[in-house]
Amino acid sequence: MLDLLAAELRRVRAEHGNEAIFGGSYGWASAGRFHHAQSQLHRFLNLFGGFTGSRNSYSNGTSVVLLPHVVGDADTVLRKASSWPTITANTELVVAFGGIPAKNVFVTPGGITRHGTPGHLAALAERNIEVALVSPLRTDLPPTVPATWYPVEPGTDVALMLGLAHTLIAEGLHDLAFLDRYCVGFDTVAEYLKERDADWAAGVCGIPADDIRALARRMAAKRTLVTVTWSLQRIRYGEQPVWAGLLLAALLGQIGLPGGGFGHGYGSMGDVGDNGPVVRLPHLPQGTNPVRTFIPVARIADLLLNPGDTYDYDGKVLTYPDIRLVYWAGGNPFHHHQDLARLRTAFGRPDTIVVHEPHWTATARHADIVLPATLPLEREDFGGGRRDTHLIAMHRAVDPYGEARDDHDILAGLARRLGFADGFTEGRTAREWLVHLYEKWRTADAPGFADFWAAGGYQLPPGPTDFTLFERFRADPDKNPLKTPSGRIELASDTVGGFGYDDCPGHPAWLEPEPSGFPLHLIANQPSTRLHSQLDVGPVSRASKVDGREPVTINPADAANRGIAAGDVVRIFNDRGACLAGAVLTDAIRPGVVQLATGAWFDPVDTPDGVLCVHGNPNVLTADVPSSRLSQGCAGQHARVQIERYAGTPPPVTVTEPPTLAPLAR
Ligand SMILES: Nc1nc2c(c(=O)[nH]1)N[C@H]1C(S)=C(S)[C@@H](COP(=O)(O)OP(=O)(O)OC[C@H]3O[C@@H](n4cnc5c(=O)[nH]c(N)nc54)[C@H](O)[C@@H]3O)O[C@H]1N2
Ligand SMILES: Nc1nc2c(c(=O)[nH]1)N[C@H]1C(S)=C(S)[C@@H](COP(=O)(O)OP(=O)(O)OC[C@H]3O[C@@H](n4cnc5c(=O)[nH]c(N)nc54)[C@H](O)[C@@H]3O)O[C@H]1N2
Ligand SMILES: [Mo]
Repeated sequence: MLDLLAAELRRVRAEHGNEAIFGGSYGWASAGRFHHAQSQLHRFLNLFGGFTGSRNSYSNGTSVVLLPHVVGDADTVLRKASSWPTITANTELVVAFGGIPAKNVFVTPGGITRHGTPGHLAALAERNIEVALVSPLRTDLPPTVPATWYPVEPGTDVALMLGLAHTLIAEGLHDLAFLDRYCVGFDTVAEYLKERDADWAAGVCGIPADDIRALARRMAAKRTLVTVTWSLQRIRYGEQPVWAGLLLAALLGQIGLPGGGFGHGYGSMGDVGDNGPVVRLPHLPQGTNPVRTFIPVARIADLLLNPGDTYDYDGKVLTYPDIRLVYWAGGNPFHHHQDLARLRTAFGRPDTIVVHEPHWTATARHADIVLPATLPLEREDFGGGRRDTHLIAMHRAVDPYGEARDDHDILAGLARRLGFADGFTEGRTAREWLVHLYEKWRTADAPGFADFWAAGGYQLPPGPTDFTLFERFRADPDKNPLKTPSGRIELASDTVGGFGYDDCPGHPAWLEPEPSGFPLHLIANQPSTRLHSQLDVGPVSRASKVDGREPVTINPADAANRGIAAGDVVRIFNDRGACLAGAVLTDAIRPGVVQLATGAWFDPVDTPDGVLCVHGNPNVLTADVPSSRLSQGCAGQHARVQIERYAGTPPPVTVTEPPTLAPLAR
């Protein structure tokens, strides 16, 4: 098999060049840092002469493009925000757009040793810190945290934020001195806000105008943290809720004060608000990619379908290269991408699709060559996340199953056939790599490798707890300017405005949703019983299913209108496709909204009406459209749908079955 693949890699390179290989390979794969599948693959492809890659993430790909224009540095806002201890000690009111969903905080890239957020959420309750939960779902904050629930209509947070901002200005509650010294563009937004009062906002977002005014007054009277989950930017026009949230915090004048200002991603990831050390853990060097072509990560189907087409990205015009070979290790695009019927067509276009997978996922099923990969428990590695408390020695727990090999071994075997084995392995075994990377990384205080390995881990020293970027900026904006053109917070940006994008104007704005013929809002959020699609066939995820299908949450009023009872199999559909799911009825969701988590393995059946996923993957329903021409980010969090009771016997879920193919000779 590796001989065949080596020959195909050579052919594609000779006939079409390295640019024709797509190796972006987005995905979360494993906690371990050495066996991190993308790092291994990128190192391999770099040594092979390079590849077309991808930039940014599905997680916050919209914010990372917008924030540099607004505050100069996305990473500081996203990764080094106010620590939880600072918040619980100082904040009096948290206005949480998207809530602080406890289900999400057990996850961090690389793993997380101690799960701090549940304790910090408990501290919010203990200290009687007021929380305004702005979300269509009551469950986006644990019931133990007392909160006022503002069940906003999905996708309308910007209107609510503008209504709050209008109230602050109309009642003279905004901090003019702060706006003057630390911000540019206030006049532009003040002019725009004139027409957007609380009554206007109420008509858009479904929160009563009196409640909006009262909340604005409380925000001005207290030490207030405005926080926006990453989900809010994973939608069409997703820049706007982030920019408008920052605007709101700027009007309050508390940016850079302990526990005040703006936060982004509390409750989106376990490490947001952590105060571990800001150090890079040991990692495999990837080398450099001589090929310059890339896509913003969520443009994968456009890339494969439309070679030669041009598109906008952050003020530039880019061209899609002609991809002939796709190499994926450690991700599941048939989980993560939108409009899966379209993705299927797109995956049909390249000559060859190669996938490394431990599981027989939909992505593996769409590949020409599938190489069975080990799971983290079947190998040795380092574990640890950003700002984590420990570097963990991940010991092998079980031997590899069947013919599974480490991604590293598979790629080393390929490199040997292609003549660069020494470059790839540097003559080291996997264990020797661990020793080498650890010894290169460790400082004088850390034990040698043998002691580290025997102890099972190493406790890292704690890091700073403050929001250093904004605190320093606040202390002296002339000496510590932001990395924006003005050196200030850009409430309006000439740069963004100058791009002339109709879907991302030069200041935060309410953009009308595109019309839809489908009555219900679907929220396709992160699942509480797994990480994305991983181990969906395992017992924890399966225990959450209804009749073997992904649960869909419906308000009892919407269910009654449609003759749907709890436990029914329902068909959720729109003009892109349909899926089956099991009905769960609850008052904890705003009427008119249904929620179906991501991650049920795609189990398609072709019907006269198009593709039907019998298992409940919401990405048959989501649109493959970007957040905007600025960032080209993923907009998969929302879709418009209709729901009906499934009449008749639903087709069985078969995606959980292993492959029945005869194994090929290696
Ligand atoms: N509709 C909608 N879609 C979304 C989102 C949404 O909000 N709504 N959220 C998006 C977000 S934020 C993200 S991050 C993406 C996540 O999308 P992905 O990261 O692609 O999803 P995972 O299921 O984590 O995929 C990881 C795959 O790697 C495999 N794997 C595990 N360990 C190894 C290994 O060691 N080697 C190899 N080769 N493979 C391994 C797993 O079996 C799994 O199939 O989904 C996005 N999709
Ligand atoms: N258990 C678990 N935890 C995870 C993950 C996982 O797969 N499983 N994935 C991890 C990853 S890779 C990421 S990027 C993060 C993602 O972090 P987020 O993107 O923040 O997480 P989501 O659960 O998708 O969305 C959070 C909440 O936002 C609310 N919401 C959706 N639309 C709107 C809206 O229009 N307005 C308002 N106000 N609220 C809205 C939803 O009710 C939803 O529960 O989660 C991480 N944590
Ligand atoms: Mo993500």
